Amino acid sequence: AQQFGMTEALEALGVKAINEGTSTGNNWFSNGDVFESYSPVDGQLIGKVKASTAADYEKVMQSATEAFKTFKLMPAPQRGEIVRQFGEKLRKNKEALGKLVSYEMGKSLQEGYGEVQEMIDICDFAVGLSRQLHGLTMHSERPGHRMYEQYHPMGIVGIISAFNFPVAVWAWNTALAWICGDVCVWKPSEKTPLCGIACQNIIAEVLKENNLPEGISCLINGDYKVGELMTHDKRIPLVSATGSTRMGKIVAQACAARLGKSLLELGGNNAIIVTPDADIKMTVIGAVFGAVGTAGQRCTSTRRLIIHESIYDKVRDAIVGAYGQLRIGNPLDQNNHVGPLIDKHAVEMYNNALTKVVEEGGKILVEGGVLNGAGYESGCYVKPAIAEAKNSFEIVQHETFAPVLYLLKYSGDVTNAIDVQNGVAQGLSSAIMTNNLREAEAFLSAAGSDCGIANVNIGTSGAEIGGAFGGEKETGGGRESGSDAWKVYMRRQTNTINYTTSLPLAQGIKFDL
Ligand code: UN1
Repeated sequence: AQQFGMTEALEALGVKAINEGTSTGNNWFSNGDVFESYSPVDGQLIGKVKASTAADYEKVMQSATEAFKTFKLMPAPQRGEIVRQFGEKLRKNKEALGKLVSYEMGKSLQEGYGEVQEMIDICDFAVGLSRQLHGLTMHSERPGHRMYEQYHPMGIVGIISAFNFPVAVWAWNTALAWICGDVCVWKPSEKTPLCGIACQNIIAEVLKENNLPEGISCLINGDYKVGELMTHDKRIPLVSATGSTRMGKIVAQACAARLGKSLLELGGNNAIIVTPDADIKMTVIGAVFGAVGTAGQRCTSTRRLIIHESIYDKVRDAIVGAYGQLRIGNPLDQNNHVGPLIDKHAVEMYNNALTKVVEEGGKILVEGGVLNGAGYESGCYVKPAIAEAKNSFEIVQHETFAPVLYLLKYSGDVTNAIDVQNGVAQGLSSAIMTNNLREAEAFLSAAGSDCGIANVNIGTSGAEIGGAFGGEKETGGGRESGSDAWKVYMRRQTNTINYTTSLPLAQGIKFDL
């Protein structure tokens, strides 16, 4: 990937061949075992990183604890100013960081830039929000009393993020947590550690320029064991975790055992319902981008198409035809649509899904397969596949993080399609393609989609930051990013003030002394 300017990008971001956090220079301590980051793009080693030990973690926690003491007292709009400066630095680094995301994770360069844009957008959102951390005022039932509520900074927020959005999901959490007066400790995916280091370098610069404590943003590195230090730590009131449902259950239980909070963003099994009134051209674009974008590795990726029998053949042929146009290859080369999967383990899961769907009686419509030869040396490039299947298949019920799309047929009215759409354990994103108002409203009604995200004439992936992002059921129930998602990062306090000379009790209780 040298020809795509990766060397310059790594240098601009301060990512080295061996990344060791030993000083407080960028508030990152890691003296443990060395692990390596290989690019799925070309199989090359990008850099080595030292993992954080338990002792490193202690140092990080001390610096975070110290930082919180002063950061929580800084007026929220001033904290917003820090986030504004962070957004500015991201604008300057958009190209370099977007390239690193693309190279270390394997998503297309456009999507790498898009991910950095999401970071910039959430910073802008957070800046405005820093003047709008509103609580309500209430009318007291007692004379001469006033009631209102306040939102106060909560403390140290632990962030565990996944490889597929190696930088944006961190930003959704931190940008909000910071304006809320919290400090953050981040454990990026061990599959994309260099993206984490690059982000940490950027924010560390902002903090230094403002003479603020480095502990406002902390980084720890390593696998799930490092994450467990946070989930079990009473000093961390909130752990925000993105990843598999399996991981989320472990995080939720560990946090709940100490009555800490967890914010979970877990697996999806997202479907698009295609009704007889759908615009076929829009359906094809939405479905194909949803299924093959990011090589099917978004939690919002389209896994299932639920198509009405009357237009089934037409939609199937249009989608199969579109798959024939897909170019698979180096994601830094903007001519390609589909890059590699993250690693060989993901390729194995992809292969398993294709074997399994056939075993269960499915029919392959677009053949999959692992690509090899020139340009595919990493062994992580796979062909996006389509299979005709049934919703009841075990493999269809399961989220496979790869470009495998299942076509399901429905008959009768839209309620049947909604039953299929809701008939999975996950509840993240959903969509309906229709020009029929009745169908669209039924889909959005209380009897409609049970997902956290429900779209009309838009695919399942590519949500904007302004809305609350997250899902129900095994997706974990958390909401991040826009709307009022900020509230989970603050502690809420109800205040009742008596400005009279007597002390009446609520509920009219008499207690005379
Ligand atoms: C994820 O896959 O974890 O809605 C996040 C989307 C992106 C975010 C996906 N904005 O597809």
